Amino acid sequence: SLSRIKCQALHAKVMSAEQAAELIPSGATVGMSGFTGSGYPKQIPSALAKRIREAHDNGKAFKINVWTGASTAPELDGALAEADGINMRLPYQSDPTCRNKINTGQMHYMDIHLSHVAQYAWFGFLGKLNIAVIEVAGIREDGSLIPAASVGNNKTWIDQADKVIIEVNYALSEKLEGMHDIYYGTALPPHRKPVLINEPDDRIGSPYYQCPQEKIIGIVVETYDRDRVNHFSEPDEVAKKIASHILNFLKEEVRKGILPPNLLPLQSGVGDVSNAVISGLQHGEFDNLTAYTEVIQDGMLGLIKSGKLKMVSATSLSLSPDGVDELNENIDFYRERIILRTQEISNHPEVIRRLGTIAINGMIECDIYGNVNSTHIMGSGIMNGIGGSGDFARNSFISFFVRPSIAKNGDISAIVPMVSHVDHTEHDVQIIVTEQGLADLRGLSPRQRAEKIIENCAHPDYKEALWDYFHRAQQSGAQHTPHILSEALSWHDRYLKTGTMKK
Ligand code: 0RQ
Repeated sequence: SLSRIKCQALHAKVMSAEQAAELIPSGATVGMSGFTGSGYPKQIPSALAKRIREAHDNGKAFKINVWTGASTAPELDGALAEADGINMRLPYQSDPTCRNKINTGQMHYMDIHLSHVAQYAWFGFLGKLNIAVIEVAGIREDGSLIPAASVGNNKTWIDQADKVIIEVNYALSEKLEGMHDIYYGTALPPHRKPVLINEPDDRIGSPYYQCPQEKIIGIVVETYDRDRVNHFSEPDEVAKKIASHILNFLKEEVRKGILPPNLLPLQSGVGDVSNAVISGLQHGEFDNLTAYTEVIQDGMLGLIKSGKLKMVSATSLSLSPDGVDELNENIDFYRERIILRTQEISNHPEVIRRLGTIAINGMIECDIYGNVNSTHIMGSGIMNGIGGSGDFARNSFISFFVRPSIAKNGDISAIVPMVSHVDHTEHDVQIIVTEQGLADLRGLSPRQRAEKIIENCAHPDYKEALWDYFHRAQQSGAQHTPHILSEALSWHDRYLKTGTMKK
């Protein structure tokens, strides 16, 4: 059906996913929609993967470069990686097949701050974008496009690409229309203007993407596929403990007058711990909350419904099937309380700093001096990517990094002498939280930070070894940040050789 393509002139461009995939040549750089498993094209990437496999079977090289908003789904990253169809991928992925291809050197991956992606494209740092492939909820009479469940970099991809292919997804509620705020004030230095968001609910753009009709080379319709299933699990005991440390800390900051009684706009990363904090807020004492974040998970919907959260600004809805049903059934209610923006605005350092967000992000490990690794396993294997954690960690009012104190059944300590990879340096890290407790590092020197982190956050199985390292490092003649270089990464080395960090 063409019911969602209200612009008659565009009907002639409707085609099958296979025909659309034919329009993407080997070597092309393709900007696809998609952010945390939502709003990605669902049919064209698989059709393209099939085409790539056929080319490979005939002995022909065929790879493309894939740029997105953030992570997508098996139908996009999984299918293209499986077909060995990706040369360069940026800026964030979480797909197991993709991860494997990256870590075995079969695919390049450039992991950058999510707020940087659009501007790097505009600056010309990344090379030419040839084709945009964008999922939308519909096309209006004037040819403007109604965004889907995520915005990400779509506006930039549509502007920057020579050609645009659209996937119209009929599974999306048509009533998403009006929820989005697409900022068209982008200018390049030295002509940039302030981004005029003074409150999380300020609107500064248009609800639609603008795209010259002559740029559109194909439209694929009747995609009834839903977004990737984003599992929502009830928080476990460890996540609940971490959440309660954070909630108690926030209460105390309010009591001291450092935070207002309704806190400041919340940012929360994806995952169980973030969800546990959000659920904790539902039963807590804070009212009139707001959020300025990247991703809206089920927990946020619940918080809006309970009346505790007045509104949330983000770039993506990443919901479970139940969450999608809840949203669609009460879409008029949620549309008044949710704004989806382009990711350079949802993650804009200027706005984050002005609003003074409270950031909560996951980590893989941190060291005794407060350097945080969010991306690499044992110093070399990529997990996902830095995502927006750096945008928020450096610029927020208060920023937390969270994770359980151990991993892999206790064979790994998340608190180590020296991190095996650094994403957030000691200068950007304020508060570390594990189920053991919380270390508030604000105003502390490296040696003071080490004492707090080891005492409050380390697991009992590793505490003594960390104290031992720290004491010996201080006696070894080391200086401002005491380390024994020959030993600093020995915990990781031991894990790789013996399967445990324990001696
Ligand atoms: O691996 O599944 O093979 O066992 O790493 O760990 O504990 O499930 O953690 O899902 O909360 O993710 C940092 C990756 C945490 C995430 C990270 C192993 C562990 C497991 C995952 P297995 P968990 P989570 C907004 C903000 C960066 C982006 C970001 C992330 C796997 O939070 O990607 O913050 N953050 N974005 O076993 C070795 C350790 C380990 C370890 C865990 N110390 N050593 N392996 N693992 N700790 C969203 C966006 O930006 C889009």
